[in-house]
Amino acid sequence: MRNDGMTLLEVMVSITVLTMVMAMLFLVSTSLSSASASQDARTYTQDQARNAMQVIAKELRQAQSSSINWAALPGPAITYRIATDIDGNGTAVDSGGFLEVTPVRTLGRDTTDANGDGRTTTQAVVNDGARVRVLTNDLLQTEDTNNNGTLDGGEDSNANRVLDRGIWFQASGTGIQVLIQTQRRPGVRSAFVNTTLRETVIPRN
Ligand SMILES: [Ca+2]
Ligand SMILES: [Ca+2]
Ligand SMILES: [Ca+2]
Ligand SMILES: [Ca+2]
Repeated sequence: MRNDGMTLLEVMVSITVLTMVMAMLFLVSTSLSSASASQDARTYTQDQARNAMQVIAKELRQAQSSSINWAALPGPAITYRIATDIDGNGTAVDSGGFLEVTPVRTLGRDTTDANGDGRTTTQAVVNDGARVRVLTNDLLQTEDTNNNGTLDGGEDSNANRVLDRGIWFQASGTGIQVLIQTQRRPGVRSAFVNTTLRETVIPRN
């Protein structure tokens, strides 16, 4: 007589096969979701860097060149004044022919937490003395921990053999080369995803 049930061996083989299939499905779905998390983080850091660079470029293009703290460059912050129409005659020049400018603005990390939100070295801001405008909250921390301008042992935290600084300004001809680097972790145990942007801006005034 034919036995329609399964033998113990068949049951065990079925369970093993089923377990393997489920493990594979789990691995595939985990790796798909981690790939999409890291793509999201990349898109996010790119947006952050682009938005910050857009504001910085606009600020520095309007800057009065002679008001820039050239002597302090290259460095992590820049100070400048912007041409503006103070007397309301329609141009940024007064009746005596002189350029009208704003008070000094500082652009860089919010190391002293000028806006009081608790974010400091990962936040880039423009401070015009009256208002602190946030450019990004995801600035890459400087790797130059001993502040000597070169990459030393133990400083290359993202292992790319480059000294990454997060935000950096240096003179380039009559302009300023701006570096912006943003970062984000796709997950709590993941490595940081970074975006680096460089742009040279020439002050018009
Ligand atoms: Ca004017
Ligand atoms: Ca802050
Ligand atoms: Ca160093
Ligand atoms: Ca590095």
